[in-house]
Amino acid sequence: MDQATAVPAWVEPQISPIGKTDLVIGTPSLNNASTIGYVATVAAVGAREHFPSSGVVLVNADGGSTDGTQEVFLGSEAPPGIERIAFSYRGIPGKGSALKAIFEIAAKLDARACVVIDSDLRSIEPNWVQKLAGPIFAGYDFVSPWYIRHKHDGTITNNICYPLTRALYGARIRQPIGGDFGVSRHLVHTYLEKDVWATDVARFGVDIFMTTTAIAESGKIAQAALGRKVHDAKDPAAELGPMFSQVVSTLFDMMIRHEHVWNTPAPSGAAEMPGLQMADDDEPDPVPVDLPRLIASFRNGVREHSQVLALALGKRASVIEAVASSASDADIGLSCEEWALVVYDFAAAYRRNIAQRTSLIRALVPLYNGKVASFVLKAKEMSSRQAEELVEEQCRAFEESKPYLRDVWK
Ligand SMILES: Nc1nc2c(ncn2[C@@H]2O[C@H](COP(=O)(O)OP(=O)(O)OP(=O)(O)O)[C@@H](O)[C@H]2O)c(=O)[nH]1
Ligand SMILES: [Mg+2]
Repeated sequence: MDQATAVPAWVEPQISPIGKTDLVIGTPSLNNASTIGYVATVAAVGAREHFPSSGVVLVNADGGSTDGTQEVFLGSEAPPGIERIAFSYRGIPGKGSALKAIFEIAAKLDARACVVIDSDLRSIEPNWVQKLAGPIFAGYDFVSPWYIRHKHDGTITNNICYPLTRALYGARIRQPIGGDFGVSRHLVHTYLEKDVWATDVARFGVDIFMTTTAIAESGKIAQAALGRKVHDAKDPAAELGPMFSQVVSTLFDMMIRHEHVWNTPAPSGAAEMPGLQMADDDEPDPVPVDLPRLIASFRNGVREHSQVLALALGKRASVIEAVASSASDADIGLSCEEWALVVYDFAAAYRRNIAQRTSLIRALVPLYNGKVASFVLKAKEMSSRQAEELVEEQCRAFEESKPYLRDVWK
């Protein structure tokens, strides 16, 4: 293997004797010793139960954990006949490099399907393997997860990835950065051939890269109803800044790359996905959110980044400044319409101002925090199911403002 590969050379002697396989199940990890054993066992049991005569290889691509994650993975219980490989990937540290390593192994083993499952998952069940791999064996190229999540979990998904993907490409993929998915052999090769692995795709940009590429270059996409996603969820106020930057810069890079797909009179995109609905009694465990911290980030960030805001928003910067300096915290934040226009202005500015891209993404973080604050306030008395209506409202705002995007993009 050459220098550019994410799989270290010492792993090769474990791969070549296997020859070919049907299914590779990969788990990226970074200090997940407390959960990865369960994920590996359930995935192996599910693979045996649902695909008893298929060759299955489990791969753990680790980011250099110091808590014994790889050892737990290799020592986890599994039915006989399932190969396991664990190693620290090479390359830029990040989840995307881990996935690249998993894809490289799937390609080497000529696997018909590759399933990836996050190693911090507590709610995985054996049938997830069937739900993610089954449609691939039946001819789909990409299976995207659909889960029930608490209203404060998945704020990057709800406020930007889902609405923007839906408005741009017409694809109602509810969890475009879900983390658990299935990919065909064909799409694995497509991913590996792209010249993106030195960008934020090597980090948390990888999920939106995979989904957008699947939409733009295949369209044979299914959604798998997996039930609850219970994982080590993060407080959106405290921990999501770097992830937001990596995801959104990739989202904008993908808009530039796929302009020919979305900036047409009638974007073809993927077909509408079958509607999946939460039930009223499906309320997941709460994910805490530090609302005062979100509001403070919004207020301070708008002041701190005033020059970049003027660059991106032009005259509309004063509207945002007025909202951010309002006296009361009770209804502070950005409405769905304001947020959609902000994202479109920033996307267009990101395209035009190559030298300013890092500053633009940095300045967008406090505005995003303002949007999340507004979401949290509006959803205060709502169940997670009811809060879905707010996500729907956000999607409609992105769809209705799409002519504005075409305008500012010129
Ligand atoms: N190998 C590797 N894996 C990583 C790295 N960062 C995250 N991961 C793994 O990628 C998976 C998803 O990361 P999480 O931090 O759980 O992110 P998430 O669940 O998508 O995001 P939230 O919804 O914001 O919690 C987990 O299995 C992590 O262990 C990394 O730098 N290297
Ligand atoms: Mg997680």
